[in-house]
Amino acid sequence: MDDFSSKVKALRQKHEALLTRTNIPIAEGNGIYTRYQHPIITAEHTPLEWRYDFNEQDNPYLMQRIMMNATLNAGAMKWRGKYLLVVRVEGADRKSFFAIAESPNGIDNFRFRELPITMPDTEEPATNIYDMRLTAHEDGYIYGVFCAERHDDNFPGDLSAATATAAIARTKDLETWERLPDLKTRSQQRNVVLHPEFVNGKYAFYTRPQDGFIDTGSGGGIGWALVDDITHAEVKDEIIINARHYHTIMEMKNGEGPHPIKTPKGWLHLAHGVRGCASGLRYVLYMYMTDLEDPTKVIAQPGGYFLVPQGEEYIGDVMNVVFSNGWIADEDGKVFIYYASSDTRMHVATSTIDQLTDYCMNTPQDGFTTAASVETIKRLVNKNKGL
Ligand code: BGC
Ligand code: BMA
Repeated sequence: MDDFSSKVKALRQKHEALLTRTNIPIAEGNGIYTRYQHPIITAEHTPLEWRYDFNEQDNPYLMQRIMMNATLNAGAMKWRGKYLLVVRVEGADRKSFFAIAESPNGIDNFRFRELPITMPDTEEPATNIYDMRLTAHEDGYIYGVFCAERHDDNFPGDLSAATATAAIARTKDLETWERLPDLKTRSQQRNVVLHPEFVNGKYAFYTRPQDGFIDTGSGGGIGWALVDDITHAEVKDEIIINARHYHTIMEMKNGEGPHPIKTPKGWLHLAHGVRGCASGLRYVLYMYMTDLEDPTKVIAQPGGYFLVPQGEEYIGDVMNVVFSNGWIADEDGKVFIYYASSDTRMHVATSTIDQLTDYCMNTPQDGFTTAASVETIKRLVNKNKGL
């Protein structure tokens, strides 16, 4: 075999070994969820055909012609018996695009489909798209709601001035996507999520009103809005259902993760909270529950964070970040939580509906002061006396 062919062979073998690597659970010790030894999808998992020109004449050095930077912030759903992720893939050129990767068991053997998703544009093409939330809605469509980012031409001299808008697309087969007009709102929006059921006969969105591209400012927290027509979706009234607070893990911003999971005791929510510190923004995950009858009513709010970066998860493109916009609840009650670390790679943590409900309902709430936290600890110590 000539040198080029043997290099190709070695490359393919290494790639295949990565794709078929078994993932092993790590004993977490918090009783809430289980983490796994390996990330489930990294930039190295992307198909070699996306990156290499395999024609020896054209690429004698077998160089990567297109480099992939990161795989992060995936939407998730069960599809035809497989665990399907719509991954945000980011190239070396900082453009994100969506690509589907599927696994037979949800924890390893994820494999990308041959081609990334071709997402149609609206009349006003976006510069970058990212962070899709998948919702199999009761209207029969699968919706992908994601962020469309464009330069803010009100600031011609500022090359990082941008606008964030919620884009909406739908599909029936996860192959062909129909793009609908972007969600019309008064403010900029990221982290917009479609609720899976009609509420009062309308489409319901979790929103995240913000004052600027980065600043949520007076935005207040996670919002909720009902929309009459999904094909011309417009937010007229928006209420805040999950507010931010001073000196919490979500002091600066928060945002809905994937759409909530329906359980007998209420809707289970996964969200992210952000605070600012000397090293930048710290993104962590937290949970809350809302009422089955009235999804705008919070019925449980465990204090503090649910999941934070650990070990190598701290390191990556945007340090000190975990972010989730995808999870899958299986028929047997098992929950697969898909999260990205440091805007670089995808991981899974597993739990169950029962454990997550117990976590939400029995973790003490944040009392918002040191004194209240100390009283909460003392109550637990007292309860444990004599046990
Ligand atoms: C990035 C996002 C980020 C946002 C706000 C965008 O340009 O692509 O990952 O969340 O800026 O920082
Ligand atoms: C945000 C999100 C994500 C990202 C995070 C940290 O605003 O929308 O795209 O993971 O910033 O950079």
